[in-house]
Amino acid sequence: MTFAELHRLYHLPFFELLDRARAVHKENWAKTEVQLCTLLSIKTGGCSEDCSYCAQSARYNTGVKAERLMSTAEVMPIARRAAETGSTRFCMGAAWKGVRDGDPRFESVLETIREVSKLGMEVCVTLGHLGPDAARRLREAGVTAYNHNIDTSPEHYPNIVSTHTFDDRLETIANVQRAGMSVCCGGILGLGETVDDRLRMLQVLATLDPQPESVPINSLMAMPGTPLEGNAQVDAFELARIIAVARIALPRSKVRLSAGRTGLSREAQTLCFYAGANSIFYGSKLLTAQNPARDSDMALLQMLGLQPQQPYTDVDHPTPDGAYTDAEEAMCGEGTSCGSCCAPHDHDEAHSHTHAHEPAHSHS
Ligand code: SAM
Ligand code: DTB
Ligand code: SF4
Repeated sequence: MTFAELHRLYHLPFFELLDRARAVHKENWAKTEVQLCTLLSIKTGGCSEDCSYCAQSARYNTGVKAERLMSTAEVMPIARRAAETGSTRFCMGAAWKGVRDGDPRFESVLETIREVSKLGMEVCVTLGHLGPDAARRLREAGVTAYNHNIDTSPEHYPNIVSTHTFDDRLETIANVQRAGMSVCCGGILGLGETVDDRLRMLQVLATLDPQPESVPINSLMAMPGTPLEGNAQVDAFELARIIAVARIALPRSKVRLSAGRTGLSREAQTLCFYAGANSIFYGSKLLTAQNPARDSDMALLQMLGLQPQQPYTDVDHPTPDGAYTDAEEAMCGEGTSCGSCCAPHDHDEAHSHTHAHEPAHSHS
């Protein structure tokens, strides 16, 4: 989509924009399902980068202390509990600039991924900058998606971070795609950007080829001690508009209503689900910040008649050259899919299919 098209959509009368987003959502997502993702900070604080929103940067006095990397044995009980309480995705985050092949800590992360990937959840990691070899090794260890956000427009990015560039972010995303992992890529609202910056961010996301498998939309949680501590809370209607435009521009991406839900009423979150959000972080802690309690999320979903997405493990990936193969699409069959290689299927109906890059599998 061109910037002008995104701009026109965003500025439609509110209900017309919602109607359009809802129609796209219904066309592409068979059920009223919301994916539940558990987030775990496996290496907290002490980060060398200066992202001005982040409580984990070593450059700011935020009260977050630097911790060592969690071991596999420490992570596993938390991952098991996530699977038991209904999460279908387990996301592990590390506060460091990026991954260096040969670093013993990377070997430890790979071991953790191998173990977590046996639990039947999608496995997502966010470890900062990634080269081609490290990307390949993550894929081999069982990572299904790599989270690396562009966060804002290319134009606004240098106002937010100086220790790496927007192009560095795109380079990592390209390495992730070439290695055959799905890309989880989104951004943050509330960084002092304009509406046009937000739309430029969506334009860049929609231009990624293939489009990201999931798109986290974070609202800034203004962390004390960071340069952005005084920024205002994002307006719920502006958030809903961005989610609606994201749903239209990225019809087959999971749009994750991410950080900042503690600052949103139940009604505002409902508006975001209606506008096209179909994934949340589940559990009372994000990386360092608070998230709604599991019980209150479950009560809200139940009240709305939304079902948590059923567990399934056969996550599709782009092929290393970035395109999906005909074989993948043919095997998915009409009316069913995995949310990545074709339109999402109804997970109540068991089906199986074969992918060029992996053995036959089934999900139910
Ligand atoms: N270090 C890795 C990186 O920067 O890619 C991964 C962790 S980083 C904390 C993951 C994402 O969380 C950021 O890209 C940003 O979108 C989001 N985030 C971090 N701090 C936030 C905050 N205070 N409010 C909202 N979103 C935040
Ligand atoms: C994403 O886009 N949001 C998550 C996840 N990816 C790693 C992180 C949110 C962090 C919120 C602030 C904190 O907990 O410090
Ligand atoms: Fe470090 Fe990631 Fe926080 Fe930036 S967002 S300071 S890279 S942990």
